[in-house]
Amino acid sequence: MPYVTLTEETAREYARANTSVFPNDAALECKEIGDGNLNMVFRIAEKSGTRSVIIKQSLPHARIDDSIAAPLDRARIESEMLVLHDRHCQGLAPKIHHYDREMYAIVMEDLSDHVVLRKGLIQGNTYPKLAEHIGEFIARSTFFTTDLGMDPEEKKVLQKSFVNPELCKITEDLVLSNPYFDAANNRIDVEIRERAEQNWQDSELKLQVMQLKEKFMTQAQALIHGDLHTGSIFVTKETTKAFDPEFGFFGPIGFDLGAILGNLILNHASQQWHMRDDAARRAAFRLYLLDTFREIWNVFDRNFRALWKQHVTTPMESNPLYLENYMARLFADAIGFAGCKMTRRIVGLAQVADIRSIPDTAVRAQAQIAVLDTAREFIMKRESYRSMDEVVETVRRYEAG
Ligand code: SR1
Ligand code: MG
Repeated sequence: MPYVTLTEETAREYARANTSVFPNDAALECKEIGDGNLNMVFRIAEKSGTRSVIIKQSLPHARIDDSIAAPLDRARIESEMLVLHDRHCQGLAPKIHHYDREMYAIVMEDLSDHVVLRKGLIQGNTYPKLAEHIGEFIARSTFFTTDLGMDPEEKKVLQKSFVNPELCKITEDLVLSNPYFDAANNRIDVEIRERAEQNWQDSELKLQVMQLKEKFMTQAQALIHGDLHTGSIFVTKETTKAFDPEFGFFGPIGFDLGAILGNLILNHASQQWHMRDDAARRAAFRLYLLDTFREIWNVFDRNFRALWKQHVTTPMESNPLYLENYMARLFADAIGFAGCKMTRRIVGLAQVADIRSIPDTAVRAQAQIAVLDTAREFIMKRESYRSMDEVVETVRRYEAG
């Protein structure tokens, strides 16, 4: 079937004809449920019955802005990433049923019994397994695609399948460039204009961001998810699934860590509004977020080191000093990229509901400025922090009541 954009009508018939999930005569209903910036997402379910499936289809451009190039092939990248995630991180990513290379459509497991983490956190829910699962997911998905966890020659061949220039360009522009100058697609609330423009004049900050951008563009350290924010993670109290890896490419591991860490801090700032009526509950929830922030790093660090000790035996690489140096660099990268991810969601294109849903402009501005100040310190001090406690101390210092 040549490429055509699906509608609710055609997606329903597509699911009937192209999957073996439903009996032929099943009465099906279909709803477009995509709330992301790029794709169409359809949920097809039996009207009476429990069977259901998700179809995710690429559009030939970004859904949020059709002037932004986002080629159809991202669906192939996503489907191949999901296969690898299922292999290396069992149970921590959605299962795919089928990839249609002509329709650029992925048919996958329906996770409607889960909630998108961003939504759950805005509502003030806690997820006790999140740190354990995401720390393990990042450690395993990246380690097995580094030069330490796979054969370096095979890695170079694998890299060819995950060259993702247009989606990398979106990140290079929206995360690592545009927030630091007067770019046309920035979105800056009038109340924080002065603070946002301070960053544009801040040559020291821009130098550090430029070093992170260079790393993003040049360090093919491992196959990374590329967009692991709280909108790319489904959760229940018991389970965690990292989805939407269409930005996947061989890049710096710290970028995935920074995405989730930075988005936890965005939520932390936003609770000034969402939990405005209960200071004690807000304080407790913020402690949960900061514990999760710390624990994601700790679990990642523990798992990555264990994999290293189990698999790295070559003479140069198995030097224990190299392991320590490697982990210290990942830590600094994670904090630096977290700062970049936080800043872009305050002043750039594609902001986050945590902050955007705050209707009170004064409270929103306070939260936004706390994020920008924290982010700046993350980026500037990333190589001098000695522990996660010191990083958390920065968050607490800028925390508004
Ligand atoms: C034009 S795409 C905007 C953003 O949506 C995705 O989730 C990525 O974060 C991207 O930067
Ligand atoms: Mg996405």
